[in-house]
Amino acid sequence: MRFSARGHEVSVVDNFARRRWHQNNGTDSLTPIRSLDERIDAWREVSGHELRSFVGGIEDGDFLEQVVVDTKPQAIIHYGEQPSAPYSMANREQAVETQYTNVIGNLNLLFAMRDHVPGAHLVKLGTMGEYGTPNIDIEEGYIEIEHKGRKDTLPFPKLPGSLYHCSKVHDSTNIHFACRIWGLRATDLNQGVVYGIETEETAQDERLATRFDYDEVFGTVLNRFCVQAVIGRPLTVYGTGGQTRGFLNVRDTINCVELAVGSPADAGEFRVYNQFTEQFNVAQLAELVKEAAGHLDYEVGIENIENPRVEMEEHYYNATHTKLLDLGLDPSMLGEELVESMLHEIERNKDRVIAAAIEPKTRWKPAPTAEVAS
Ligand code: USQ
Repeated sequence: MRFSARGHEVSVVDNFARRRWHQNNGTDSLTPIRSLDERIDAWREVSGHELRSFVGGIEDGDFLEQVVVDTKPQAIIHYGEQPSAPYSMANREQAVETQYTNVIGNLNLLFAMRDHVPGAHLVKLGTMGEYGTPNIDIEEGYIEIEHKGRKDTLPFPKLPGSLYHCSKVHDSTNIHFACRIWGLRATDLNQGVVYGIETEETAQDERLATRFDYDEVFGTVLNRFCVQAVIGRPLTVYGTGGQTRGFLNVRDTINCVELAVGSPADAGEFRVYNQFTEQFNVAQLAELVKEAAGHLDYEVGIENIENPRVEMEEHYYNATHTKLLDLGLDPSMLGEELVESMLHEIERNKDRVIAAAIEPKTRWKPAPTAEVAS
């Protein structure tokens, strides 16, 4: 919608996978999501612009190639992946599905670009979670290393924290390869944890709403805490809550993509941007939500529950994120006012909350079973 609003010709590819995954889990977005056709009709009414749609999965290389041939894009924004760490850790089938969907879909796209639009700019949604939580500062994609008297600038080491995050690392390796060998141009947007409900475009009409997940599989931490506050459930802090991550408002995600597309990478260049605006730990977010909700007369408890994930709870974290600011990003900062506005938005759809979807059930490691005496 952002690019269409700017007068670009836009096509969208969707296989409705997230709708299916939610249906299988008995969960749903808090905001009602209209069908793709209804949303395209609403966008035409609101903006006067046309969007073209292609329904299919990018794991189907022939389908994707045909889309690229039909549309001959100048820029491709690749958001078409399984995005949840817990989903990928639940069982073998979901881990394989995640890596197949993500790695093969991305590889199909790289071949379609090589063969039909080698000059197009790929803007790929990566993740800050590719780096994990190393005990050194995180750079934007690359690090200059001096080793045994020699120097080189190399991809920053990766320590992904789930099989989903591993799939993103594999994607980055494949895209970097395609840039080096075939001369493609790409930007990997290593995005932090997103919060928020609306973008400039979705706010124009409720039929344009984007999804807002709060379940244990697809919901991100701040969105989950806000829903929990509104329904009166204590906030689910995993472990001590010392886990620190980079965060950004969903409005800024769109601004970042627009900035990245507006100044394309060079041919052969694999550019990496760390796409987040502020760092917080989970305990700080819980306190912030408790405070903001208090202003609206919600009494909010904070519960430190056993961490279902295997991750560091107290660690060093300092990630560079200057490249998007250099391009002109003017970030919206997180504060009590913003959280209050999220709480008000959530109240509008409070009746849709599926409380059973909130409890974390997915463990990174199976629970230890009692030893069987021989
Ligand atoms: N957490 C809680 N309580 C909750 C939910 C999460 O304490 O109820 C903690 C988690 O243990 C973790 C942190 O909050 O330490 C972030 O978890 P999350 O579920 O909000 O985010 P994550 O699993 O890291 O994944 C999300 C998106 C993913 C994106 C990633 C960016 O789902 O698509 O790649 O954020 S990043 O975290 O930088 O890797």
